[in-house]
Amino acid sequence: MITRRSIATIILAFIATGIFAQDDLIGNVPGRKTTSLNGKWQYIVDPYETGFYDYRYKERREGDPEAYWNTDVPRNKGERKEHGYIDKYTLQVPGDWNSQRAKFLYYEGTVWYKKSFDFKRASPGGKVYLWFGAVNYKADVYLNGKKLGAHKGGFTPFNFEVPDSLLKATGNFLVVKVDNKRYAQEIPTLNTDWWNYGGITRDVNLVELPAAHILNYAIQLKRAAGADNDVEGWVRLSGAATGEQVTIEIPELRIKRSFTAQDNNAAIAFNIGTLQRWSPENPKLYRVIISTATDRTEEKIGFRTIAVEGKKILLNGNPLFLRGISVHEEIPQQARRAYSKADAIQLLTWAKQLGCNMVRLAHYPHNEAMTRMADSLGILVWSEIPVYWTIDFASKEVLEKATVQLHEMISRDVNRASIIIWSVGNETPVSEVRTTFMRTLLERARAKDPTRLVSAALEVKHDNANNLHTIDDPLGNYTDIVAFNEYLGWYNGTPEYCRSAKWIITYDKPFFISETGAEALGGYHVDNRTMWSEEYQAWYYEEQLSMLEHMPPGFSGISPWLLADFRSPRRNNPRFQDGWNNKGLIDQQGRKKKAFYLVNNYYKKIKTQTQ
Ligand code: GCB
Repeated sequence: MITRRSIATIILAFIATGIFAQDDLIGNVPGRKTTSLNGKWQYIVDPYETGFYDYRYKERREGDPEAYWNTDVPRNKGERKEHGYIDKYTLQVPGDWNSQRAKFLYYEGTVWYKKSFDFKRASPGGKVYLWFGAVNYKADVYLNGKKLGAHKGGFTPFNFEVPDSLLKATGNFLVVKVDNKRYAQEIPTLNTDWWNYGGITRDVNLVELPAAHILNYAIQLKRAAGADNDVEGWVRLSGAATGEQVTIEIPELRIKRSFTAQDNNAAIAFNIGTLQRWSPENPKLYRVIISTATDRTEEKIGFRTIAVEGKKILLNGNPLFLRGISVHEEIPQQARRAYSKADAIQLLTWAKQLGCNMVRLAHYPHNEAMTRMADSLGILVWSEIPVYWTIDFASKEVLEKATVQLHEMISRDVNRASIIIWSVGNETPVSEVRTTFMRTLLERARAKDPTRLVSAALEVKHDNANNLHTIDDPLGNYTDIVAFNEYLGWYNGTPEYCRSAKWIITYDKPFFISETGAEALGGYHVDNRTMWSEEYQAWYYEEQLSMLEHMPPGFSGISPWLLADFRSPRRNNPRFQDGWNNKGLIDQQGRKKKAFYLVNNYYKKIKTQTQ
């Protein structure tokens, strides 16, 4: 039962944990009045950042005619201009630059993007925001010669309010300096096992909202194992009057509830009554309308509970086994970032064909089309921030950068029923300072979204001489489920090691194998003792999958590494890798490898056992 007292407690808890703090990200952008700025953008490649720094390497000032955010048109025939945007040099937005032109294949650095546009407001008096789905990695955004702002983080959305005085009806000159250089103090850091695709990789929109508007909201069932359909959430407003009423409607369920906002925030708590809960078998979505006196938005939201009890994961109160697959945000046949609905359909259809009920979206938040499609198709999601391998765990600034990405990931997708796990990182090396860092992220994820589980992919302690494999990373004490990556038979020994392997998992929690896999060059057929062949990869999976029959109690799922081959500059065997990590169950041409069918059979079997 939700009482008045518990509502007050929820409000206080949210305020204390900073959920309501400084978060101006607009939620549900696809449901808003938008003008797309996708399409062709002109560009200048600027490896020396000449458009940003002068010859003394001082940052250029606002009116500097040589700054690349300023007009490229000479004022008179005597004016020297050493930059310019022309149609000969265009890139498609959204999209990474690497796959669009041969000269960009390995480019990391600065590219200036420019778009001219006209703009007619749908209604006068409102606010206009410029919203980016993602830019990798740093974006400096300028409109008509003025800086709107900057953003770091390559996989999450951001927006800037556009002042009225700046926006013109015709001939707006929008410039984005995109820089994807890698740095030790950024997230991810210098070293990853994937290609650092640069560019304006996701949609760009102008979003129009009334002067007083709804910014974002969370409307989800409480984290619980029981049958009570208690909604717990919040609505964040901008420019609201004191005591503003926020109304939530779910017409199909005849729900209409109002809540009072204080300081632009309203805590939402109500019992939804009888409903069809969202699940992979029945991905039921309800139309939910959120309104205030001045604004209204709606979208389709699913309701399900997720919880952990002892060594079990419970979805809607029932034990859940995750038949997963890890996925990079990449379309292998075109060696490019995925960004569209069609891309999401391709990747998630492959996952379905494999027999999955879950995807691990590695190693960073994927585009919004993926998580929305997962909601519609009924696929559970693990969503992760790119705290990967060895970042600077001692640095407070790095922790804050990770927190920004964590908050942006959660803000965008907080209403996606498909997402059941927020992951704060992957294979971070055990040390006290790292555990403190990661634990802080787990706590912040819980504070921002108390309705979901939190985790991180850990490493295994291997005693190869005794074929003994232990998971006792102290970080596992703080996650809701213990997840670990293991490559027994690939990085450790050969696949038959799996037959006598002993596993020790030292927590009283469910555990999940967040990665396992082996490489094979698609179409390379020899025999199962020949490395890089499809037969070797198939042998690896045969041994791995039979080992799984004897895992200790608490075994709750697996997401093999991974759905499809992907570009990685660390992989330099010229014959069998050539700049690709070929651990995909699907190859660079989109063909299913032998191992695909083994995992598929395993999942069919597991499905009948776990239903
Ligand atoms: C891992 C990493 C993943 C790599 C994979 C591999 O443990 O988490 O990002 O790509 O192994 O192929 O080695």
